Amino acid sequence: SQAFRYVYEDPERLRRPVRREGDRWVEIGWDEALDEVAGRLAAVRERHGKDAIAMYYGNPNGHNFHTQLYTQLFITMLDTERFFSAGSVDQQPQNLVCELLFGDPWMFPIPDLARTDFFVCMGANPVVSQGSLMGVADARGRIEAISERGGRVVVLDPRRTETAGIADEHLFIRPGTDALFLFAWVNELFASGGVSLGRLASFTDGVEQLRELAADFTPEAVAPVTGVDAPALRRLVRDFAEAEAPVLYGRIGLCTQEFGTLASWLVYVINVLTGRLDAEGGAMFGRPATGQFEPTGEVPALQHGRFKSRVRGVPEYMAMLPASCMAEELEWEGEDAVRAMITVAGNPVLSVPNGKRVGSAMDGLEFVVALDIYINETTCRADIILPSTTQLEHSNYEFLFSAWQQGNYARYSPVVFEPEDGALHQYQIFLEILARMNGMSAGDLNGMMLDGMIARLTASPAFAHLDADAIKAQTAAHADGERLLDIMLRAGPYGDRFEDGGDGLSLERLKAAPHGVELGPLTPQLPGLLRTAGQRISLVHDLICADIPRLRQRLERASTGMVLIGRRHIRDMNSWLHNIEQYARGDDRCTLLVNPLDASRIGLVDGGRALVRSSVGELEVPVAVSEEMMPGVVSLPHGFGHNTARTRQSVAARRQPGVSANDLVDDGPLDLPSGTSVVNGVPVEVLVPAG
Ligand SMILES: Nc1nc2c(c(=O)[nH]1)N[C@H]1C(S)=C(S)[C@@H](COP(=O)(O)OP(=O)(O)OC[C@H]3O[C@@H](n4cnc5c(=O)[nH]c(N)nc54)[C@H](O)[C@@H]3O)O[C@H]1N2
Ligand SMILES: Nc1nc2c(c(=O)[nH]1)N[C@H]1C(S)=C(S)[C@@H](COP(=O)(O)OP(=O)(O)OC[C@H]3O[C@@H](n4cnc5c(=O)[nH]c(N)nc54)[C@H](O)[C@@H]3O)O[C@H]1N2
Ligand SMILES: [Mo]
Repeated sequence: SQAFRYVYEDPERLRRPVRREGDRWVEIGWDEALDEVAGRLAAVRERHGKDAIAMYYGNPNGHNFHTQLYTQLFITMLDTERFFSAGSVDQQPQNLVCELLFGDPWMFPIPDLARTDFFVCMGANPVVSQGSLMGVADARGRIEAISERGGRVVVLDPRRTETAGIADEHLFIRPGTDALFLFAWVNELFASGGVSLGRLASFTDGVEQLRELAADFTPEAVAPVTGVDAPALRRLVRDFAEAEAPVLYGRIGLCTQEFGTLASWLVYVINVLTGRLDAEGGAMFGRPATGQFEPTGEVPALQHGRFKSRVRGVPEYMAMLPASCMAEELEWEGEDAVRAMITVAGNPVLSVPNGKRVGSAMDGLEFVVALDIYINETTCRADIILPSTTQLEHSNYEFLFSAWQQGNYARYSPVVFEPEDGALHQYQIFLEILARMNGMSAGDLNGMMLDGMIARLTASPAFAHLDADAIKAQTAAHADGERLLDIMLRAGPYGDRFEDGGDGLSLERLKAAPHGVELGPLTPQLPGLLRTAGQRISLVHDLICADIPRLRQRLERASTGMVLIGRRHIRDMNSWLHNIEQYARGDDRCTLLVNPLDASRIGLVDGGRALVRSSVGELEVPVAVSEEMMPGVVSLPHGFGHNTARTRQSVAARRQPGVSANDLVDDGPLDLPSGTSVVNGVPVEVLVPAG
């Protein structure tokens, strides 16, 4: 896209490694940089053990398939228990719930927008975000089309968002109370006789238990806390039941909050209880060409709680610790203290709760290396920065995201700009560091990747007849990640299965189709797709039930006082497009939205300033008074605060400096089951600044 072109051209983007010397950055050669990084990391590991190296893995990696493929190798070989990622400030509750219900943390059902006639959207703003874990090219058009063909769109959100603006109905809901609202929906479904699983009934367990779990959560009991009155909830439940092809969708506003797992779970539970999972126009599963969802016959073990964080004893999830535990883990001085850190395309100082504390903790480490293309609020604390090529300098295949589209397709994106001589892709940086740390060559490691993938393939009954050397010979035209991609595509559900003369998919065929290959609409795939025991869906699980008493206690707490939520802007991408003139110009975006009732009560005026104070910090911010906000809720976007002298992002600092919302977000509270940060519904005081 255009944004990547501007990033490629940005004169402040790093093109070669830099080393910090005092407060100056000095360009150094790749060999020198890689030797120093690997040498210092290996020394820390040698002296203090593998867990003394921490790592933070950021969001852009999810869009780079070469990086994706080699990440597993990188983290397996580093083998640190101090591995953090942006996932725990994002989708981790959905990972956990999908793993428990369907057997795979990445098997997200997505709303079939083209065929639904009743779309209920909670905690997401697809008109701005372009859909999240639900790829849509033209979210606005798709959503408008639902109403145009006689359907309905209902949005539940503490802000009347851009998506709410094109919906048929918008209901305000108090942040963090969605699980209560959704439990009342389940309660009402049982009370009104609306439970109807259809074909899901033959492979779903736990329906009767749900009736009991939902018993106390009547519409009347939850209404004073959620702010949605009982008649409105009943009407929604009835309209949903009466629609032909309804679907309930929840995203990040339901994840990064006090009850992220329960809320995300209940979204799927309701789709199941109403027979809307795996149904046309409902919540459907993709069938990606790379075959990651193909049944293997195995039931994978749950990736939860195999070790715990040192300071708070929080269980790992998917081999990661919560980002909200990062600062305290970095500060920890006991046995196994962290000494070194690697950041990979991430800006945790702006992106994770109590980011300021993360920054200071990083400053206290012995050695920090950042794999990044900018000197920003996080990477300015590194000793060395290793810049990879950017998005348009490598080929790409949306390995993850192609599973969550409005239809199945495969598309290969070729290189747009040839990288300059000597430039390295991120996966090559991984390989070079690992090779130097372990006395191997990048070629050895690449060979391990290839052999490993082929061994897994030929171990499955469907490919047991194939010979590893024959697969190597057939794929020899491609190298590295592209070769692995070729194997995945050819072994995948639309692949040529390594048979000559077939017309199945291969990388060569994909490259010959510049606009991609359409692989047909989403189709029902259950129960065959399930990786759970007996290929059944158990709606109820211990990890989830254990959190219900905490939710019940929430009913005792009145929804009073001000709380903070975030928001996204069409021209932002988290923290990292603000250095692009074309994206950063215009009015100050980092404003506090306040409802007029709250503004007049507090004494705030539109265009004036407010002081916002939380348990961890305080900020002064410009105010925009807006009817969009639910009374009692204020909104400040994240990813700003580009005002430190140490960074090299002069456009961001001039055009959109702002303040960092995460300096107000407490790193204490967690969505317990998944370890996800609570960045929405943060208690704050809002005041008129002194003077
Ligand atoms: N309060 C609050 N906090 C939030 C959120 C919220 O809604 N509210 N949202 C959360 C969400 S959903 C997410 S995903 C996280 C994001 O959290 P992060 O991933 O930590 O943050 P980003 O701002 O995406 O930072 C991306 C980094 O990658 C670098 N980069 C970009 N492209 C490349 C590349 O090609 N190669 C390399 N090597 N580096 C590159 C950029 O310079 C930048 O440093 O933030 C979370 N934080
Ligand atoms: N332009 C743009 N697009 C982006 C990004 C970006 O930064 N800019 N980031 C990308 C990334 S990394 C992600 S993860 C996706 C996220 O995509 P979405 O999930 O669509 O995220 P948001 O736009 O943040 O919308 C979240 C909504 O939840 C609401 N909300 C907050 N708290 C609560 C709550 O407790 N309950 C309910 N019901 N609602 C709540 C907020 O008001 C907001 O409208 O977007 C991606 N797309
Ligand atoms: Mo995200």
